[in-house]
Amino acid sequence: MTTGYLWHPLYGWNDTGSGSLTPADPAVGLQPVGHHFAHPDNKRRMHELVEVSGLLDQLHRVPARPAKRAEILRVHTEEHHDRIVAESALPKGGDAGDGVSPFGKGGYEIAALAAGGALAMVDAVVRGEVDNGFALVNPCGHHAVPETGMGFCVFNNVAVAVRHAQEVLGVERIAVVDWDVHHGNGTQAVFWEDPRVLTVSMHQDRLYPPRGGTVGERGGGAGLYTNLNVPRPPGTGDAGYVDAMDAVIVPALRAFQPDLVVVACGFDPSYFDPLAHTMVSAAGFATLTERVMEAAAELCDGRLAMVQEGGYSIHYVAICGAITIATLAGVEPIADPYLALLADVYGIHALEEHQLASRKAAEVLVADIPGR
Ligand code: 3YP
Ligand code: ZN
Repeated sequence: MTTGYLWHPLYGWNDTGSGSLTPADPAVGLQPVGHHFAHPDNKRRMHELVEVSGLLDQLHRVPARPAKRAEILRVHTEEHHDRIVAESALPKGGDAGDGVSPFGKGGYEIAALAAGGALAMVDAVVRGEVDNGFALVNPCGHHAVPETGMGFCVFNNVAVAVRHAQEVLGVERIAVVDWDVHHGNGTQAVFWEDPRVLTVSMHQDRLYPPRGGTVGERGGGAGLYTNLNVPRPPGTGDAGYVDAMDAVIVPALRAFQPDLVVVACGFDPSYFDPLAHTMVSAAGFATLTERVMEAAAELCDGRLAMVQEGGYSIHYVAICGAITIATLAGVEPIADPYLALLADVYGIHALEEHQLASRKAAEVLVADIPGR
């Protein structure tokens, strides 16, 4: 098996400033902390672990390239694209659109490289240059809607990659499985009326954006029933995430019959994440990866591209990522150094009644998903 892997040093240069979430401001008591939540070290450390652990030697390096203006405009408005270009040229950079998503001078080039990285990995998988692959891109993309960035996302990397697969590579049916702990509202919006793209988002219920991502959002127009949200209560853990994968997401993929599966892979469902409360361990991510690989093998010759989204634990993102990528490549992963610490923690390993109830609310919707 050949597994593609993509990283570029410029992803580690995305300057998110010295505030923790909003800019440091003495007037409101926001001290500079040196690290914004989305500081790129979370991802840079993951790349370093992939390299130092020797995993990199077992992967096929796919080069990143910037997405072109026209490729970004398949998803985004000219106004949004050109505003990012303009702010990127300012001496201190700008913001993706909501005031909590800063980027430094040259941030456009990095964001375009993130969209292009996702595109390059999907391209390599579809052309058969690799069997599957992981694009460790930064900044993330799944909150970005056509007219603006938000939630640390500038351009919707996965959406740009999916549009490329449709329009350049002729891929007919594409499923996006988003297991970032936040709702993939941007990806949902881009493909809302597209019957050829199934968007599935599993996330902590009403975390961010706080009022969306409910089971009632199911797509519209010709795309009715090709959007599926699987909101999970806080503290869902490995058992609850894997249960929903088996009972809802894999059946949804079987119903839709995609030619390609793209995973929007956040590691912010992790036990140690400072922005969420979902308690998934590295072993949980490995199991989720296995399940999606099995579904892709059954449905579309294993064609699976994983694209990095969020993940904010400086302690755990690298470990979860290295274990996920090893699983994708079918090689022995590194041991999770936190395994013993998490072994008996309540909430991670056993399914709870209230988690089952929320899963069933999504499960009944799978029957409506249209197939070929
Ligand atoms: C954006 C502002 C507060 C929460 C944050 C979420 C970013 C993210 O990881 N999205 O997937
Ligand atoms: Zn997230």
